[in-house]
Amino acid sequence: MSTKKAGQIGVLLILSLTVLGAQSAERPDESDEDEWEKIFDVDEYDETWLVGDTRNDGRTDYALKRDDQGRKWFEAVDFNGDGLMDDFYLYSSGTLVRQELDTNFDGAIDLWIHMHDGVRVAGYERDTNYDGTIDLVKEFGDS
Ligand SMILES: [Ca+2]
Ligand SMILES: [Ca+2]
Repeated sequence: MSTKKAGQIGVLLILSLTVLGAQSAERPDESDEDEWEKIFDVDEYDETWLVGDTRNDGRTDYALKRDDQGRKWFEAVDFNGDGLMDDFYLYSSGTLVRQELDTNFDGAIDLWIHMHDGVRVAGYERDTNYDGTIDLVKEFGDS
């Protein structure tokens, strides 16, 4: 494929993404945890996401959604490349507020990390035996 042809396809893709983006304009102004879409199956990410294939194996392993200001909003990573996202990031106004991880890759979140100021870990919750119930809570002081 020539570079020119690839460029044309790229433009067409951007145009179609723009149209689809305009159709799904219903977005809250601020990140709302209830609205946090955690999609595990990498094949279920639609055109509202920017997806990447960092392993170059033809399969999505990274997805990013930006808010209407262009800031990071949701981010997901398939860390072990098994086709299920296992590392989720939630941002508010471009600042990381929470990270949720599936540390044993069974398709269920078992570690919730709460951030303070986007940099410091404010605390975390764990489901250490992977039964779906949080059994370890750690909160760090604000000092
Ligand atoms: Ca995975
Ligand atoms: Ca898990």
